[in-house]
Amino acid sequence: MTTTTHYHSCTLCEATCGIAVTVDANRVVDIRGDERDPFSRGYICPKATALADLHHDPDRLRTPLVRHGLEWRAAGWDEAFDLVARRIRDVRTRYGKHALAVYQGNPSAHNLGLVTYGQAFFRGLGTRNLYSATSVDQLPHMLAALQLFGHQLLMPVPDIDRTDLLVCLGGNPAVSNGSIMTAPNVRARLKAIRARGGEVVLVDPRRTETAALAGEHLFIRPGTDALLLLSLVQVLFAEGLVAPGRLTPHLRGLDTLRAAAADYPPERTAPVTGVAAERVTELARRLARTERAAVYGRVGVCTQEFGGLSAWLVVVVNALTGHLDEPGGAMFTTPAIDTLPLAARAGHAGSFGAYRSRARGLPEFGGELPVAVLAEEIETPGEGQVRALITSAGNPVLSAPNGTRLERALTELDFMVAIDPYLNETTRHADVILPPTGPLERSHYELALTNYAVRNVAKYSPAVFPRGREQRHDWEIVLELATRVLGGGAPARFLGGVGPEAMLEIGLRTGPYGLRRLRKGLSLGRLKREPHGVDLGPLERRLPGRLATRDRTVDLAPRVYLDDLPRLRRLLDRAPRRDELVLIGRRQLRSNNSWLHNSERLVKGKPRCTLLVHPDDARRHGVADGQPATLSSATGSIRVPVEVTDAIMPGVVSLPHGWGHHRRGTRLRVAAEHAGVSVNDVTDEGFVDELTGTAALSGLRVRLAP
Ligand SMILES: Nc1nc2c(c(=O)[nH]1)N[C@H]1C(S)=C(S)[C@@H](COP(=O)(O)OP(=O)(O)OC[C@H]3O[C@@H](n4cnc5c(=O)[nH]c(N)nc54)[C@H](O)[C@@H]3O)O[C@H]1N2
Ligand SMILES: Nc1nc2c(c(=O)[nH]1)N[C@H]1C(S)=C(S)[C@@H](COP(=O)(O)OP(=O)(O)OC[C@H]3O[C@@H](n4cnc5c(=O)[nH]c(N)nc54)[C@H](O)[C@@H]3O)O[C@H]1N2
Ligand code: SF4
Ligand SMILES: [Mo]
Repeated sequence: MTTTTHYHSCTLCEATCGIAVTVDANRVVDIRGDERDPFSRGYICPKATALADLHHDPDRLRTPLVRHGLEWRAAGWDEAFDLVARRIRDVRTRYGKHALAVYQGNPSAHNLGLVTYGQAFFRGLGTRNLYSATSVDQLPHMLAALQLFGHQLLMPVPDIDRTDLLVCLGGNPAVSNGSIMTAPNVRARLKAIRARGGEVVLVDPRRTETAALAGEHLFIRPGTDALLLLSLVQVLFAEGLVAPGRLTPHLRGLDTLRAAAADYPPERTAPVTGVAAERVTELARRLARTERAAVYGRVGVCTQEFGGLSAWLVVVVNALTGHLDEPGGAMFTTPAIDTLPLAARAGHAGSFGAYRSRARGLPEFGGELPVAVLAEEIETPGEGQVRALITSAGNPVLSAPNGTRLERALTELDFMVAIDPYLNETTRHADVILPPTGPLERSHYELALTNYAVRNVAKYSPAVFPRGREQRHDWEIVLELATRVLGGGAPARFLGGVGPEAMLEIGLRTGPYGLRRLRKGLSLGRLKREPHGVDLGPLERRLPGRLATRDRTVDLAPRVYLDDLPRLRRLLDRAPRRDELVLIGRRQLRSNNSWLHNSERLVKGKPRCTLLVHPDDARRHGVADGQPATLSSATGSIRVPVEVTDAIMPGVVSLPHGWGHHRRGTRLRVAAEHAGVSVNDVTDEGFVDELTGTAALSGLRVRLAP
C-alpha cells in the first residue's frame, strides 16, 4: 500500500483543527490531529474522522439532480445551469428582483468559495429577501459590534489563554468547541485557566459538559440574561467599581448607563433570573477586581427574547470593568487577511433597520431579513412576494423556527434551487440540486473565522483529493450562475474566473503581516511552504485604532438599546409560575447542526434526540425516564423520549436541534435510521427578539404530557 499524508483543516466547526489525512489512491485511510499545527497541536474531536465518511458517503451527490414530479434525474452541469438560470431570470423579469429569496446556511462561513464568491453573487442579486443562519445565531453580537464599534464584523473574542476569570453565559464550549471564539481544544484551554489559579463561571439553565470544567455554575431562567447583566452594571456603578482604564477617553454614555441600570439592583432581578442576589453582587465585585477577566456570551444569549440587549450588555460589562481590549479580557484579532476594511469598502460594514420585512415589519440587518419571516414572505400575496428561492449550504426546514410551516411554504414556490451536497429535508423541495465538492476536495483558508480566533494564525491547505471531472466547487457554481443570471455584469466581472487563491494572495500580501510591510512577510507562497500553518502570536490591543465609528469613540449606550429597555422591564413583573415549562436546546459532540447524521460512526449508540426533564417536572407532568412524551407548543407537537435528570433547571426542558430525518423523499440512508424529531417543529416563528428579529429558540413556553 502506498499512502500519502496531506495536511488540511477540519471545516466542520469553528475550532479549525489541523488534520493529517492519510490516503491511499482515492480512499481515506486515516484522519488524525496534526501534531505540528501550531494552533490545534494534534487535537481533534470525534467529528473530524467523519470527514472520511462524508467523502465516501454513497448518498453524497456528485452531479446535479433535476426534479420531474416526484422523481429525480441526474443531469449534466450545462443542462442544470441552463435550467436554473432561465427560471431565475424569468422570476426576476416577471416579479422583480425581490421575488427571488436566498438562504445561506452555516457551512457557508467555513467555505472559502462561499465566503468570497457566494457572498458577492447573492448580494449582487439585489434582493431584499436575503436570509441566512445569522438570524438564528449570532445576529445580536453583530448588532452590538455595529452599534458600539462601527462594524458588524468587529466582534470581540475572549482571550481565553490569558484570562484568570471567564464568565460564560449561554455557551457550551466543551461540546460546541467554541464559537466566536475559535479555540481548538477549548477544553484544555478551560482547564488551563483553573490550573493557573483562575476561575470559570458558567451561567446556564443546564449543568452542561462545560459546567464540569467550571469551578462555579449558576442556573439561570432562560431569556433573563439581560436582567442579570443589568444588575452587574448596577452593582458596578453603585459600588464605585466602574474603571474602564486605558479606554476611558474613548468611551461615551456612562452616565446614561448608570441611570438605565439604576432600577435593576440584583434584589429586583433575582426572583426572575433565579440567580441569587448575593451571587450577582459578588460576581460584579470579582469581575472588577480581577485584572484579567472576560465575560463571554454565546448562542444561548442570542437566540432568545432579549438577545439584542444581552449581547450589548456583555460588551458593556467588559468595558466598565476595564476588560475590553486588554490581555485576558475581550479582545480583537489581527487577521492575516483583514476582511473588515474590504467589507466596509464593499458597503458591508453593517446596517440595521434600513428597511423592514413586508408582512411583519421586522428589521433588516446587514442587508438580510430574519429567517423567522421567510415562510410568511413566501405565503403572503402582493407586491414583493417571494416566488423563488436559492438555498446554499443550509437546511432551514430543520434549523429555522417552525420548520413545518416553512416546509409547507416551500411547496408553494414557483422555483427552488439548492446548492448542497445532499438530498435532505430542505433540498427535497428544490427543482434542481447543484452539489458542490466536499471539504477534502477543495483548498482551504479560514477567511471568516480567523477574525475570531484566540490567537492570530494563518494557514492554507491545498485540496487533499483533486475534484472529479464531473464535480464543481461552490465558487464555480455561483460564478457560473452569476454570469448566466446577471449576464456577466458587475459582480461576475468583479470576481473574475481566477478562483479564491488569487484573492488570498492579494489579501495576504497587503494584510498586516504581508510582504509589502514586512521583509519576510506572509504570501500564499510562504503559506504553501508551511502546510501546518503559521502562528502570528497572541491577540494585541487594537483600540481605538480599529474602531470604525465615525467619531472613533465607543458609545456604550446607543439609542436602539435604551429604547428596548421598557420591554425588558416588563419581564420583571413576569415571575414564572410553578407549573410553567420553557424549552431550550442543546448541542452534542457527535452532531453538527442537522447534517452529519448520515455518518454511522457519529450516530451509532443510544438515541440522542431526547428531552431532558427535571425530576420535579417529570412528576408534575406525569412523564417518566425512557418513556415517550408529547411536547407541544402553540406551533406544533412532537413525540420524544424523556430523560429525567437534575442537570436541568426545574421548569426547563431541553431538546437538541437538527434531528427529524423521518421526512420522506430524502436520500440520507443512515440518518433516516436514526431519525429523531425536529425541535423546530415546535419552535415558533412568531417568538423573536423584537429588537433584532433573531429567533427566540430558547425560552419558548411548552406543554408536556405522557
Ligand atoms: N432549535 C434550534 N434551532 C437552531 C439552533 C438551535 O440551537 N436550536 N441553532 C441555530 C444555528 S446556531 C445555526 S448556525 C443553524 C444552522 O442552520 P443551517 O445552516 O440552515 O443548517 P445546517 O444543519 O448547518 O445545514 C447545512 C447544510 O449545508 C450543506 N452543506 C454542508 N457543507 C456544504 C458545503 O460545503 N457547501 C454547500 N453548498 N453545502 C454544504 C449540508 O448538506 C446541509 O444541507 O441552526 C439554527 N437552528
Ligand atoms: N458538536 C457540535 N458543535 C457545534 C455545533 C453543533 O451542532 N455540534 N454547532 C456549531 C454552531 S452552528 C454554533 S452557533 C456553536 C454554538 O456554540 P455554543 O453557543 O457554545 O453552543 P450551545 O451548546 O448551543 O450552547 C448554548 C448554551 O446556552 C444555554 N442556554 C439556553 N438558553 C439560555 C439562556 O436563556 N441563557 C443562558 N445563559 N444560557 C442559555 C444552553 O443550555 C447551552 O448550554 O456551536 C458550533 N459547534
Ligand atoms: S473540534 Fe472537531 S469538528 Fe471542530 S474543527 Fe476540531 S475536529 Fe473539526
Ligand atoms: Mo450557529
